[in-house]
Amino acid sequence: MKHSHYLTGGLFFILVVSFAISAGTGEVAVAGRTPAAAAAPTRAAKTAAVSIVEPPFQPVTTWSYRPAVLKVRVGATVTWTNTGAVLHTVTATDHKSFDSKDIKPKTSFSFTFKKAGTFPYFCSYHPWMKGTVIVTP
Ligand SMILES: [Cu+2]
Repeated sequence: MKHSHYLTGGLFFILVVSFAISAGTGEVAVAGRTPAAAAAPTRAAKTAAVSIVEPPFQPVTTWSYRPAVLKVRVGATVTWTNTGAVLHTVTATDHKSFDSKDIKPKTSFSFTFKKAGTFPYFCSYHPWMKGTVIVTP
């Protein structure tokens, strides 16, 4: 009896761990993509798209750029489209590389990356909204 209880406990532990792993994977998928996954389809492309999203019935803290991390080649043009209902911006963290200013709902901003590097950016209205464009030679 004691032995079978031990087995049950072990099985429960495995279930909890596997649930935690699958929940973690799901969270990454909802948040956008992992940097590695985002790189694959866009690496050779000359254009790439990022959606600015406001998930319905969620706190504003869930508003984000999808994918949050994008990898492109030098010369690629990235277009951000505001799919939400309020103004957003795409503002380089260095305040120099690029700044969309206001992107109205249902409109877009494009920028062509002519230099290699890592370009973090944020939304000037909602600073928790953060993204990164990784530009490779
Ligand atoms: Cu915003």
